[in-house]
Amino acid sequence: MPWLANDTDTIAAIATPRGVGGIGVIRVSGSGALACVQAAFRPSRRATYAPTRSHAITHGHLLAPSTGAVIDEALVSYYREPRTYTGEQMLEVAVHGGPVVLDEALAAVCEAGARIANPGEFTQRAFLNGRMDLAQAEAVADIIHAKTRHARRAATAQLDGALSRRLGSLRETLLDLLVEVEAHIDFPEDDLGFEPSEAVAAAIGAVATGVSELVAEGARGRYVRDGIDVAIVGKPNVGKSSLLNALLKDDRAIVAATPGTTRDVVEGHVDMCGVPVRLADTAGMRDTDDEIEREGVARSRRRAESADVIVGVLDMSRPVEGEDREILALVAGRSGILAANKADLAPAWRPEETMAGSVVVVSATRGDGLPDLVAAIAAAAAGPDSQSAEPPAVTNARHVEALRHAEESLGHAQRTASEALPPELIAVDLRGALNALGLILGDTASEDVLERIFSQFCIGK
Ligand SMILES: Nc1nc2c(ncn2[C@@H]2O[C@H](COP(=O)(O)OP(=O)(O)OP(=O)(O)O)[C@@H](O)[C@H]2O)c(=O)[nH]1
Ligand SMILES: [Mg+2]
Repeated sequence: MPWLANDTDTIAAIATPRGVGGIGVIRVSGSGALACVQAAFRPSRRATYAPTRSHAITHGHLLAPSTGAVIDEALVSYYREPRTYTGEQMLEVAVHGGPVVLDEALAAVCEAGARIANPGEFTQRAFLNGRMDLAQAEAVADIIHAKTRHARRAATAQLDGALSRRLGSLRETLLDLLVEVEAHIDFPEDDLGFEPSEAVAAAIGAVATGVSELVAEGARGRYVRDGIDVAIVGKPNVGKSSLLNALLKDDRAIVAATPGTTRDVVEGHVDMCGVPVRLADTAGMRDTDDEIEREGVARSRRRAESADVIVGVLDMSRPVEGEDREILALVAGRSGILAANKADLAPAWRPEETMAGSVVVVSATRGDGLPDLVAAIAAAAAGPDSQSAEPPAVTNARHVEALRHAEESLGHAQRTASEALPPELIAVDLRGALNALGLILGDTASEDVLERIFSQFCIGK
């Protein structure tokens, strides 16, 4: 992994999306960044480009260094190290936003000595130069990839250091505890007042509580960041496809009065109270001799099994019968949601009669009850506080895993301390917990972990 080596190359990349736009930006970072841009840039008002102030913008033209041919008009921003994104000398060259002009602009800067950056290399340098910790670096990618406003808010808070501060204070308490415990290992004959018992166990317990709170937030956060799979299931003709279309506000699935219309899984994406949802309409479940429909029903069952939340649909205008009971059992077994559809027609039964926990009365064609259904889905996915104002501090599965390790080590340490076992044993677990927290912030993360994280970033970030 050559790029994780502490290299001092000057790197450059197109930082704006490929395609056409008002402007496009080339980013350059490294000790030779200014020299590379100087070789390709002719300012309008001076003979040479020699910025004296940081964060200043200069107008001019970008040229191909070898031929002197003008590529485009350009605005160049200069950022003096170390107060830059990467912590290194940085420049940004803004030209018109077309793929050809951007390729030529990048080639000009590279001709002058820069090399093309790897994905995430700017952020990786920011991390290696101490401009941000690993959790903050990951938040940068999360902001870019956020699927909903709620996810974006969670990522912005993480970049701002909300998670890092909480982890930092837990870590500080742990370090103090470790020093106390280790002092007793080193000088057992001294009476340092160490009580490897209740007091230490309680102090460890307090940290464990803080970690557990973060783990709990992570359960909600996974949904905020990655979203959930929701399957709409029911017998034929109850209005599943109509419901999908109504929730997506799009004419996605074919709707027809003929039972057995939908044969395959039809999907769409929608934001439900800040939770990104992948919604799947499925073939109506029934016994059938039709080979294609049978395969459709098998797919429906598989999708229902793998979904995070299932929405069972019943037709309120018709008596509950045969396959409806199977759907009711499925919903009850998975704590799913029951949608009693066609509420605009004369009802054949009342919602209370289904004995299902979460029943929402809806009309897919008229739109009645849809906001309630959306709220019920979001709540089923992310718990009752899914719509709380505060975004969860933890949204990343990697962070949750590390927090779980920390939680486990602290549980051990707490037991060891309360049983008055040797302090060496407590220290081992305290170090384990510290190591796990360090994985999130990046100081104990191995090179291959770092490489994996940064390689998932886009080029130019
Ligand atoms: N009155 C009324 N009719 C509805 C409602 N929802 C769906 N329908 C009608 O019910 C029929 C079946 O609707 P679909 O959405 O195709 O039902 P489905 O469950 O997807 O059916 P399959 O794909 O065959 O399993 C169509 O004629 C719809 O117009 C509703 O809320 N009220
Ligand atoms: Mg259908």
